[in-house]
Amino acid sequence: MTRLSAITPSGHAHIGNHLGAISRWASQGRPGDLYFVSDLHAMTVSYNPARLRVLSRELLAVLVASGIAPEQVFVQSDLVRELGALSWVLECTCSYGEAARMTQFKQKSTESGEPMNSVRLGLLTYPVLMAADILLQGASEVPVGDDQAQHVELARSLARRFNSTYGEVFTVPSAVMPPTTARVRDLADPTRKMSKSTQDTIGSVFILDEPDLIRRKIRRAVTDGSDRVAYSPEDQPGLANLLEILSACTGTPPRDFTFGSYGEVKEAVAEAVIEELRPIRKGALDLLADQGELDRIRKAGAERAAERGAHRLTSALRLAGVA
Ligand code: AQP
Repeated sequence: MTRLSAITPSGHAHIGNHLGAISRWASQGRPGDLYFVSDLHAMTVSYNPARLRVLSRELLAVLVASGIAPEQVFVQSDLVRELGALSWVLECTCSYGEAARMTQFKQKSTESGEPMNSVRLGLLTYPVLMAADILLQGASEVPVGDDQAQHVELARSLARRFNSTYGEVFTVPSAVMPPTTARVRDLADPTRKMSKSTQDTIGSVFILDEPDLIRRKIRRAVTDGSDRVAYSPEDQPGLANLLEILSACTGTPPRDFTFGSYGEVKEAVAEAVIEELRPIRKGALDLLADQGELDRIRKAGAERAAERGAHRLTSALRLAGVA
């Protein structure tokens, strides 16, 4: 049973990615689970190529420094030839209507503010690429939130359709709900979730931020008008966000903290976050400084991932009549 998860280098990884996903992958994942840096997915919207290259490398270093075994990670674009070939086969298995009804496509194409004629075709076809990611690796389980469940459903349909039309090749994957963890909110605007791609970075604590910068960002976090220190997500979302971060770092339930002032809360949150991230930051920076080691990890990951999918790709192409 292989479980496949991805993280997109759309910006620097933040404490939300760490608490909500990466730390859980490292501590609760099973040896056969796979994790990849989905850099091809970052190309569906406007992006800077040089920055994407740096962010992909940085994210790979963060995953390994977080304790995920190097044998379980790879970078998606290292399989661009295999994925390109399989995506084409799957695009020819998928109808336009199926792709166009993906709610994330409708939402993202509208949010982009561009006229539909200018929206990248990749934004429409990216769920098919995601299906190729899943089917190439033979993943049986894909942990996704509600926003991605429809994409896994599409991967299931394409796998079934291909298997019944051309011959049995693909494992039919299932979406599994990841355990619920608190959504970390933007420190400057607690109505939004903390996000890699936010333009204004003052509300995001990045995993590789220096301790002093983390202190500054947390000191400037938006709290609420009242001077009451209580855990009340509805009335005091900014404070609740800080208490939830502290809770995730310390294991103490957010209602059990007894602080006298906002200043005390922020001090405690900053120190807990710095301690939580310290070993990961150090490990990632060491890896990024040692070009050779990170390159070796990346190359080995790419080879393993390509090998894992080679027989499926060959069979799919042969059954589709093109190899
Ligand atoms: N704020 C968050 N709090 C808790 N968990 C979070 N995740 C993302 N933001 C938070 C979890 O991190 C994993 C990374 O998935 P992704 O690369 O698909 O990113 P995303 O969910 O689209 O959100 P990001 O990281 O903020 O990126 P952008 O800016 O590109 O949207 C997932 O498991 C996600 O739940």
